[in-house]
Amino acid sequence: MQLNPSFHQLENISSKTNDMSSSSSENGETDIKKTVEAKLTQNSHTASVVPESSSTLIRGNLQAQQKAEELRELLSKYSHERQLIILQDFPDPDALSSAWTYQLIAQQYDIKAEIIYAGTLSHQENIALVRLTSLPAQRWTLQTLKSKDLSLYQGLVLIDNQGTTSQLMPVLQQAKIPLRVVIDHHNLQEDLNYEFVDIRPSIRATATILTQYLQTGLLPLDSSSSQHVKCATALMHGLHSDTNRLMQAKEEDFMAAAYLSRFYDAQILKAILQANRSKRVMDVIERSLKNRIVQNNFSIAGVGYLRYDDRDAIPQAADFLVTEENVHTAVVYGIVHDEDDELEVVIGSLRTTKLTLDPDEFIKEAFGQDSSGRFFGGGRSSAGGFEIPMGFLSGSNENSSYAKMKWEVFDSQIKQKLLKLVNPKDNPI
Ligand SMILES: [Mn+2]
Repeated sequence: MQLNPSFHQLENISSKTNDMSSSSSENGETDIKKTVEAKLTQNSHTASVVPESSSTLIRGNLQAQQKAEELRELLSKYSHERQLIILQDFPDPDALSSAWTYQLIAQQYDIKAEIIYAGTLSHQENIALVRLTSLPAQRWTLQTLKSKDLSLYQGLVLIDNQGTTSQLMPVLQQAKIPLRVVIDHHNLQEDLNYEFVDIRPSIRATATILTQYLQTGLLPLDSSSSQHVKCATALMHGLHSDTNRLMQAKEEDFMAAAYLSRFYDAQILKAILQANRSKRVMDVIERSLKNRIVQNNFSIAGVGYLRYDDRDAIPQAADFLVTEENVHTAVVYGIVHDEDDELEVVIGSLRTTKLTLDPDEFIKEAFGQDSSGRFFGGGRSSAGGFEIPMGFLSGSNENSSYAKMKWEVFDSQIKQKLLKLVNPKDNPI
């Protein structure tokens, strides 16, 4: 997100965001690398002649080519089927645009793929993106899922996530719908049983991966098709937002952006980026400013209770706090309340401009794991998030002194955990 630093949501919260790469291995990547490297060495002439930077590029292209080819085979094999593309509960522009691209690619094989997410689109930019491009994503809650005939669907697709950040995933897996495709740029999270996988943590946005597929000809973009133009615009937005306005983009992301620049609509993109913050988001930012404590270049702020629909105000507040002079890292958290389910969750976001601070490590170190060994959060470069369910302590906030006490307990506990890491005497970062 983030074409504007304050806009991000990249992480969309932690767990939710997908930024929680729990087990981190790059096995998948390494294997592919090996294959590609083997290919390059077979042709040792090429490998030895190309200078290092272009050889990286060739390697990247080769991998994209190979993956696009594999995907083409898979789509042909399953043509005519109906699939569900599952996004993280709070999808960000990278996820939304990538899913749409997959949907358009799959359409050519007569595959009808529906894009679904369980949470909300709570960031004003996401809402603007979906409205302005008519992006076909649907909100399916667990309730919706119950009303659906799941036997109509023959395949699942995970895009910009690996299933750990969607409430829908366990139910869909129980329904035994096979996982066909996983396309993501977060570290490998858990063992999944899929037919096609393209997980490349070295790439900064899933939108880059999908754009590469387009470039290989999986779907030739046509600038006279308004749908293609809108999709390219969405991809450009996704790419910008996951790379902090291209500031963290790598070579492959730039190449993808260069390609999209031929098709996207700059006016629509501008309109998306100018979406205004709601008053409630402004209020949360104000609270974060008022409550922040700055210690050792970390700015930490608890913002109290907020509604589920406003949860994205938290990453936006973190984006804002990190812009303060002498602050390199901001952490903002609050208790998010889902009125329908009487559920409460502590949700937090981290933003950092410190190159040596790994948000994933920091959050895992600060908050640890739950009883089943799952981390409360994680991150990727420059952003991270966490989500701590309040379980039995959820609800009963009609009693305001109880609500206040509950907040104070969580607030101090989170601060203690963060400050332990922030204090370099105990634990140098
Ligand atoms: Mn992403």
